[in-house]
Amino acid sequence: MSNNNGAALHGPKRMKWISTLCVLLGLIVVWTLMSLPHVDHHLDNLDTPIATTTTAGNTSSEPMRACFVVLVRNSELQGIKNTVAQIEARFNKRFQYPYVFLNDDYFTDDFIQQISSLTTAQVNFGKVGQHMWGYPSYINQTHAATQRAVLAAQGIPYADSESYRHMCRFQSGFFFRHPLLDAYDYYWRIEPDVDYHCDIDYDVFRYMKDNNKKYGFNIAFREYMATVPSLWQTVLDFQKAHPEVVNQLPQPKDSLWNFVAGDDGQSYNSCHFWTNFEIASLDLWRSNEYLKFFNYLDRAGGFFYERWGDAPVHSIAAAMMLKKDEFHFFNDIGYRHTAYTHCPTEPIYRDKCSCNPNDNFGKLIECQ
Ligand SMILES: Nc1nc2c(ncn2[C@@H]2O[C@H](COP(=O)(O)OP(=O)(O)O)[C@@H](O)[C@H]2O)c(=O)[nH]1
Ligand SMILES: [Mg+2]
Repeated sequence: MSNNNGAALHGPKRMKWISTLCVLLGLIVVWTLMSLPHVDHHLDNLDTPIATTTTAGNTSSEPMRACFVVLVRNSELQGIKNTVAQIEARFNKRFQYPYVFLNDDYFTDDFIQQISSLTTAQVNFGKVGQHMWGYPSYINQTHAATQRAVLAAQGIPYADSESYRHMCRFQSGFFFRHPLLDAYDYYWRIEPDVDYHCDIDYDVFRYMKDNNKKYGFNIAFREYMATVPSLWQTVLDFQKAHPEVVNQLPQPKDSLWNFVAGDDGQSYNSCHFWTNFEIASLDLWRSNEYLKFFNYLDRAGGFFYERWGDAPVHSIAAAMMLKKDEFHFFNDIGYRHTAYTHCPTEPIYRDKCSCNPNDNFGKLIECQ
């Protein structure tokens, strides 16, 4: 039974009414989008397609001085075996890049034997010395303990952990100076218990070199600001104290400064690259500019009195010191760390990747 009351519209009249409604809705959508605050997409166009760049005829042929770098504990053997097995299957069985395993303790024979059996590439195991993993003389350890308790009361992850702070300081200022890394120019940082979802059939290190890339990432995220309350002011103080460094830096419009700067540079907007995945140039961190920067931060004490992470430290430094086109977004390297996955969403990756594109966290959720 049809409901033919007088208000109903039929035939052409009804079509006209519907199309008027559609136009009106369209106008409202366009007006709403235009009135949204303008968002700068700082990280756009950083995933230069690999094929167009590596077939351009500028591929170098000399051997690459590059390695995987792995800071890990003996207790994480199972987790790091899982990661290395995936790295081998997805990438390194073709390229045979060496591994450098570092630890603040001696690796056990069992650890060395089980890891070595996973690869035919060279594997080096090293211990991190006291000066790279310990309290510098200028740190007041009583004050550090008090500050840890303050942060713990706020429920911040790793708030009361001393080892986490040593780890973050080591990753910020020392890993690239460990003697086992002297033989290399580029590194790929890997961690236990992560997943690598995609086949990578080109040499990522050669890509970095041939395209003058210095820093590669695939997830960008926000930091807990309670862990870095005075970091930004310390960065600004460093800039004031070291004009000879600032004079060398690219202009903010040519760098990724605005990826990390908030309030016209007055504050940190909390964006950073997740450093648990990093493919980068060791020279970036070995440069005089970065070493001065790290030493200044280290003296300020925030690695211990707060809980400065290597991710905001690396990200702010790279954003300040590199040109935008020296960054590379490794869109094609599907990756999971904890609950967050980067999974390339373009159909061309479906045959290469086992991850579900619907799980993609996206580099751009909040930090563009
Ligand atoms: N040798 C050693 N490695 C550590 C220590 N703490 C963390 N790591 C390593 O440092 C990396 C980052 O630590 P993780 O616990 O994953 O921190 P998260 O990713 O920030 O949650 C991982 O590769 C860990 O295996 C430590 O006390 N000793
Ligand atoms: Mg981790």
